[in-house]
Amino acid sequence: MDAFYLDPSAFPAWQAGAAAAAHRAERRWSDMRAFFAGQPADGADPVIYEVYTWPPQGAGSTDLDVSLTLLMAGRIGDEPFHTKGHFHHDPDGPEYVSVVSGEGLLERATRSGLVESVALRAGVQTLVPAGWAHRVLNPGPAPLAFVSIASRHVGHDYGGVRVAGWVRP
Ligand code: PAN
Ligand code: ZN
Repeated sequence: MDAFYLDPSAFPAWQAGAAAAAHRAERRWSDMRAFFAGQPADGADPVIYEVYTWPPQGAGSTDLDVSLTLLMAGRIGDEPFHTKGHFHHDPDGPEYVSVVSGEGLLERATRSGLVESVALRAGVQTLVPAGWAHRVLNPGPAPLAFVSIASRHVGHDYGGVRVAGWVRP
């Protein structure tokens, strides 16, 4: 992977430049209805977050995923925009998180339903321990950008987060 610089003050330029080389995915409300209790008041379908992943999928046999999530500011009803949240299929696969810009909350949960929160702001480095589900919420007024690093093989289990009430049954 080439070196890249994330300039938190210049996201539009950054998105157009460095991010163009990454694999980009976006999540709109319609992609994750079951993860919100309500729906947008005006029938809109906002982009909730974007995920840029390096190296581009298929670029090699690496087992490392480096991704940057750009979680927009906004609410559905009184629920702040958040990621879906997931367990890793591999119970031995932890994840490193580094906050680039903005403020928010990392929630992590065990399969027995214990939920903990970590306050996020630019510069915070934290870990999701192996075996814990994780999601990020942005109750603030600005986009929240964070880098996460995990082994690619760990896989994402989105259904399991029912134990924490993050997705409707
Ligand atoms: C992150 C997440 C990313 C989007 O890269 O995949 O923030 O969140 P969801 O996958 O829950 O929609 C990560 O945790 N990777 O393992
Ligand atoms: Zn993860």
